[in-house]
Amino acid sequence: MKSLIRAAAFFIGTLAAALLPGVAAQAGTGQPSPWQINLQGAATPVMEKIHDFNYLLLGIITAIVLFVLVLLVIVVVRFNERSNPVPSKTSHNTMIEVAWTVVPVMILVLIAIPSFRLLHLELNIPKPDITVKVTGHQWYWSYEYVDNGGFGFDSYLVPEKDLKAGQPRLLTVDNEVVVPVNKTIRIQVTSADVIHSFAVPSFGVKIDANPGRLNESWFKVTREGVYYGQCSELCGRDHAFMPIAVRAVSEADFEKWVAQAKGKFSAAEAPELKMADASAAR
Ligand SMILES: [Cu+2]
Repeated sequence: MKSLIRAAAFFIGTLAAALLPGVAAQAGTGQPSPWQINLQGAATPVMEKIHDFNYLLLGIITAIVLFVLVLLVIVVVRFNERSNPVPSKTSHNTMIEVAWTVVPVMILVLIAIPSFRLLHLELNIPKPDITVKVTGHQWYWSYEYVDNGGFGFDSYLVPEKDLKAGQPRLLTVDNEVVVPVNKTIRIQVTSADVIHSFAVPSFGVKIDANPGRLNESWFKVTREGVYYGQCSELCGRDHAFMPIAVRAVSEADFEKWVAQAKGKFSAAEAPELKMADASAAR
């Protein structure tokens, strides 16, 4: 019974999300929210476009489903054995055959145009203001600010028992990535061991972290706040426990944070340098 109610709630929720994109979009920006069924809210221009594309597809899918449903109902009502005892022997109809080939092609073209436009927006990185190098490890992330003095730090999950009020479980980290709002941030993503994936839903960013390769992506956060993400590539035992937390602040606050961070995370703490030290000591 309970699962039936849940299924009904899910159905009604999905319908509401399809019909009321504005309302649904407000739920859970930066982190998931209870009973959320829609995408997380958008905090970057790319994610806004992903939302638009999602609603376009939802509209097309809904129209197709309703159209097929209407056809099925017509068949059931008008062509059952009782109301249509002598069925027609028609086997070909050129008009219909052309239509059911051409119409789907037109629908696919209608989907392809905004889809390629969105891919182009995601993959063509505008001139970056700041570059942050992101390295995935089993099982934490480390970050280097190559344009701001080259300092770097590791970012670990904060265990549940150490959480302060208001900090989300399994998403809070000890050292957040801090970025200024309305600036183009380029991320260069790699891994020190296995394949991880750097993903922040509200930014519309999901990019694999491969050992020995440097992948690039970008985001421009339009609103201040904390945005959470998780590793999105099964990477081993603690895959679920290497969250990502990005704090977007004003430019003045970012400068203050950089000044502080330079002292706190001395160059010797940068992961690469630590590794170099370790190999020199061997
Ligand atoms: Cu991972």
